[in-house]
Amino acid sequence: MSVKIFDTPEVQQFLRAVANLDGQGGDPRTKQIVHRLMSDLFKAIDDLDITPDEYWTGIAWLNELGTAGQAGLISPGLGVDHFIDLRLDAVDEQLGVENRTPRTIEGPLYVAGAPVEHGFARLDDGSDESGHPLVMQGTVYDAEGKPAPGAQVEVWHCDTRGFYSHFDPTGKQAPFNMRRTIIADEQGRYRFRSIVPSGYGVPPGSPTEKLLTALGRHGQRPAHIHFFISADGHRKLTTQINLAHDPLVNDDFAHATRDGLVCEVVERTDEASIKAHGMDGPFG
Ligand code: MBD
Ligand code: FE
Repeated sequence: MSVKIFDTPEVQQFLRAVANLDGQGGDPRTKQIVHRLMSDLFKAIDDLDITPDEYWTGIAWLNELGTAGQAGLISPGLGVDHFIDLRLDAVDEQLGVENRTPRTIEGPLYVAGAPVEHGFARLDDGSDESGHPLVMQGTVYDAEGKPAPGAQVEVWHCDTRGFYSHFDPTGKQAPFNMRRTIIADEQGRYRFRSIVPSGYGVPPGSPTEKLLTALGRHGQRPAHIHFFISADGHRKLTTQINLAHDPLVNDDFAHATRDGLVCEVVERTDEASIKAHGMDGPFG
């Protein structure tokens, strides 16, 4: 059976009352947003004839999601994080701001307070025995294209099982493993040694995975490394690199892969090359 009551004055007035639009007190912006979101929900229930059983199934899922602390995990899965990036890109375009390195989503697994190092850092503590050594270096440039000495490079990534420190279900990683803040040198350069990370998968059996499965989707991310880049007087860049060798590099459940952020890992096996590129020290 299908009934349509959304557009009736009674329902419209009821929605205004729900958000206290015509009453005193509260925060005007919160009232405006809640009024709009509840209106959109009521309209969806009406349009799609969402049944009570379907609605209460959704509520039970939300409770499960909250208990698991996964609101921040399903959010990129449903594309909201990437949509917000597209809106920020559109603002930049309107202002004529060009981004040499594209932004992409933060994700839910950053932890503040990582150890701070100058110029060079080793990110991994050596405990991941299947870890393949990785060296990355670069220069932070400002909006004018000039190197940015003293810029802050926050970097974090997961291990070869796809687990991040502080979120490791096996409890096997030390705090801040594979998380560092590197202060760029006088020429804006940073350099780190770590291991090549694996891709990430949402926890098996989790509410996030259940919804993705119901959509016929997977919950996998390609191997990637996260960055926050910041410097005095400049806005912060949130980005990632996605590793080109991962078969899922263009099939990311979190929709974070972007043109300009896909990087090739180059294998170096000869001693001379390893020596020339260095493993454990700053530039030089
Ligand atoms: C991650 O590692 C991640 O980067 C994102 C965006 C979502 C889930 C896990
Ligand atoms: Fe990640």
